[in-house]
Amino acid sequence: MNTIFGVPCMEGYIRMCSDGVRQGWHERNGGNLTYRMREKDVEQCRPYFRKTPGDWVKMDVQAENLKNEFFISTGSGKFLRNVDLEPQNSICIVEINNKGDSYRIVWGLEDGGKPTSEFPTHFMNHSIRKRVTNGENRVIYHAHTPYVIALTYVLPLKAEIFTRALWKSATECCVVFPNGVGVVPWMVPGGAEIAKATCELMEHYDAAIWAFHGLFVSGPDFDIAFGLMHTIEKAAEICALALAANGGKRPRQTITDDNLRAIGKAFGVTLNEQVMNYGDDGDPLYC
Ligand code: 2HA
Ligand code: ZN
Repeated sequence: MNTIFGVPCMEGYIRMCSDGVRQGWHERNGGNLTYRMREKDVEQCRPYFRKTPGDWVKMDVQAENLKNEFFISTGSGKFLRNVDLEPQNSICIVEINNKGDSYRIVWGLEDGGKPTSEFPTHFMNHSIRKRVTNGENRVIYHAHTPYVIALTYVLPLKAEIFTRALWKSATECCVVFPNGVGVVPWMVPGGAEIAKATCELMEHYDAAIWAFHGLFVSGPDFDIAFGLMHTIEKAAEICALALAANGGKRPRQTITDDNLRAIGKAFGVTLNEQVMNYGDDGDPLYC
């Protein structure tokens, strides 16, 4: 580890940005990623911190359970495709103060800048995911996933309908996200309203679709968070292709509710009952 880029959390973070770019999810400055660092990560990165940290910046949000935490964050307006080429100018490490209401940059963004415009949204969602997963969840990831976005123009913007459509688009989906996905109606990005709406969903879900915008997921590590984004987007792609290939009509056959229950049983996962009980009303893959 001769540089900060050899530190495992940095390597994992940078690789995940590149993986998202390769999938075509990060046009221009689209998307953002934050990681709540472990103590070990902070100690490994500390030798590379700035001699003088940035000034404290007060946020409009506050979280008791994130006092004194450190996060890696993409920079506002930065392009994810530049992260592996120039990490020191594209991402940063921020420290949260002992009130849980301000951050300061301790590493990165050497040419200037600040954390992602969605940082307050990520921050509040980290607080919720940390609480509801007993500290397990550390990653929040937002991407502009084209097929998920396309489906928000076509399906009713309802969690149960999206979840059923995605579960029925590929056999292992219900194992990967047995709780389903939430749906946020269209809102201005980066604002308090979308932060609040997403937070309400993240109490119950680890993924939320933002209508006409993209997808927002949480996970314990980079592999699981990326895998969740990838699985949901791939299911959305299959759903869109199946509907389009059939002229927009419901397809000839599908994964049935009984099939879903059998998968749940075989893999030992409990599927969200509210989604199972919703029925086929408005379900695009019901036939
Ligand atoms: O970081 O994707 O939603 C740019 C965005 C805002
Ligand atoms: Zn976005």
